[in-house]
Amino acid sequence: MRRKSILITGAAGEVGQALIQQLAAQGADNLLTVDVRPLPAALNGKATHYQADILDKTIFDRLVIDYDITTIYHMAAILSTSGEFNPMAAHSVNVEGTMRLLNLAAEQSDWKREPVKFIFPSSVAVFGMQNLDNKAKHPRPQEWEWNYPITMYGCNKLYGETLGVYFAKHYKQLAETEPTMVDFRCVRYPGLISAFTVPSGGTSDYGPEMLHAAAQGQAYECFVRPDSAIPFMAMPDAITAVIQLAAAPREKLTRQIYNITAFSLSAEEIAARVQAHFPATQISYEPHLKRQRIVDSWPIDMNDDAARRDWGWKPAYDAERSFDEYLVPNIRARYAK
Ligand code: AKB
Repeated sequence: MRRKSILITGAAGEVGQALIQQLAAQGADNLLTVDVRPLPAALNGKATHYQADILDKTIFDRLVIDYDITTIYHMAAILSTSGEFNPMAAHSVNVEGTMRLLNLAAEQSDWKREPVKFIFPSSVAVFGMQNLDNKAKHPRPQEWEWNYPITMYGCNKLYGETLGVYFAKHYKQLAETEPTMVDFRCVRYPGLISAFTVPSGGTSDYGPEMLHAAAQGQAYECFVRPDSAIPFMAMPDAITAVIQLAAAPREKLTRQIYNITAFSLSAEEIAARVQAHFPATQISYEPHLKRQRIVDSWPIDMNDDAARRDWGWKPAYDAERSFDEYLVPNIRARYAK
């Protein structure tokens, strides 16, 4: 008998790890995970892990023999800075990988005659604000505004969203009123900050890097200007958001793609909060031209009214609470060990 399962790709990444922790804490005992890396020991026993490349089609062919996949959280991606070092590799993982997973969802939906849920994390990187004046003039773009990404990752995420809508509304359908094949649901994340993992390969990484460096008593050289401002979110909210979106009644959702955000800070505002908790920390600024351009192209904030209205999105952690109650205490404890 095929076991009903939730499939998580990119399971060893920052969001994947936190998602497994949370789903397991809520009692999920049917988690199936895939990543090119092994899962960290802390997740032992919480999921059945397959160490494999999502571009290896045979892995999914084998999985569907044993498992009835009801929901896919497709977290695997090559992020914005890494993607600029190897755009072809980013395209393969981010586009072909997503296409492969969407196709798996469509085949499974078709076979079972019921939609498979597909949860897709997109990103603030799909926006391209064009110049700093425009960024200041349009601080809170709607989902459909300023979709002019300047990174391979941003282009890939925007196309991934479009493919998701295609599979949800048009694939093998003669009319939009026909039942959905793939129940595609997408959030656009801002920069994420976790107390338990350090990001790599992203461009919003200066926020978490600054904090993790300070907690270890290290100086930090920030790769963007002090005035650079983008939206951020603490990891627990990022996880709550996708679990909440997955659970939302389909009829409440007026769209497939939702901006979500928690708070916006400039690099110097993050530095001030970090230094308030770790006063000895030295923070300097050495902007990296390419990474600065990327951050300048992202909006200061995002309009997440639709998510709030349709499925009750509301971050539990504003900037104050993120630093004081989640980030600083947990990061202190982590490095005190
Ligand atoms: C990145 O910096 O690439 C990611 C993102 C904002 O999606 N953290």
